[in-house]
Amino acid sequence: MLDPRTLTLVVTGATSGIGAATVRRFASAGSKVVAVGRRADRLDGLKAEFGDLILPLELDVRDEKATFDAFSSLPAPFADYNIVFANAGLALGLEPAQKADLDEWKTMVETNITGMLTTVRASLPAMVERKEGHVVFTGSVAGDYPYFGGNVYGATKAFVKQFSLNLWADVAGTGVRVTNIEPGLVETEFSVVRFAGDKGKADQVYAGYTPMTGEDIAEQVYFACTMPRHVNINRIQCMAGQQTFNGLTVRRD
Ligand code: NDP
Ligand code: 8X3
Repeated sequence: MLDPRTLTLVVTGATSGIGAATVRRFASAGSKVVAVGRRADRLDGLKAEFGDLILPLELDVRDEKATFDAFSSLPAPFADYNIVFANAGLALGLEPAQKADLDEWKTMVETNITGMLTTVRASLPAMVERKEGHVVFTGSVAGDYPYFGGNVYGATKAFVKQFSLNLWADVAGTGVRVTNIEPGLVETEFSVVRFAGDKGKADQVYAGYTPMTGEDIAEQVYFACTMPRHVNINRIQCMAGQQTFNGLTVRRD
């Protein structure tokens, strides 16, 4: 297994949920982490917890110029990052397509697809040049299976899945690895965001069973990233122990 103290990560979506847990998992093991998100106070909290191991970076991944500028101006020792966790993302709404808000669809595409692609394109050449790197994505079971109201959110995660496989086709042999983590239900701020701040509605998503936690997913990222360099974990799909596939549905008259 790789020594975590040799790892330097850039984690997008570091201010909460899966991203924040991943920052803590790696920093606790001695890795250096560039923690990216829009909420500066959360990033400052991580810096206060782990000190010099953390570089807080306030950034909206939908801002192409700011993202490229950020990667090209990282200070030492963070400039030699060897893992990029493209995790920032969101779902908005759970309405059927005929009622969904087009602006919410666009925001999901701009964040989960375009922001993710910008992050990869801004960071990948330097890792290929250094012959050492790892791009990890947060996909979703929503990219593997359809569900009611998952329309554009699930489609963005299907894009992430196929892009991750195609990226691996491109970079295999360069020293850069590619992994897509595809979780099911994880209790984070995800549903609060999806339901526009309605905490009661969000809590219902996780009621009556034990959902996964950000820490559960962070452990999988850690596993994939600390594998010896001759191993590439292509995909990890995981679900809460009480979650399963939707059966095929018939809408009867
Ligand atoms: P959270 O809402 O807790 O975290 C989302 C993170 O993404 C936040 O740190 C947020 O930071 C960041 N983010 C959102 N938009 C932007 C943006 N434009 N620029 C920069 N950062 C942004 O949810 P999760 O931790 O659950 O979500 C993380 C990823 O996991 C997402 O891609 C999500 O789709 C995926 N996922 C979640 C599952 C779940 O059940 N929770 C299951 C499968 C996948 P800030 O607002 O500060 O910018
Ligand atoms: C998040 C998991 O099932 O809520 O990607 O869409 S789910």
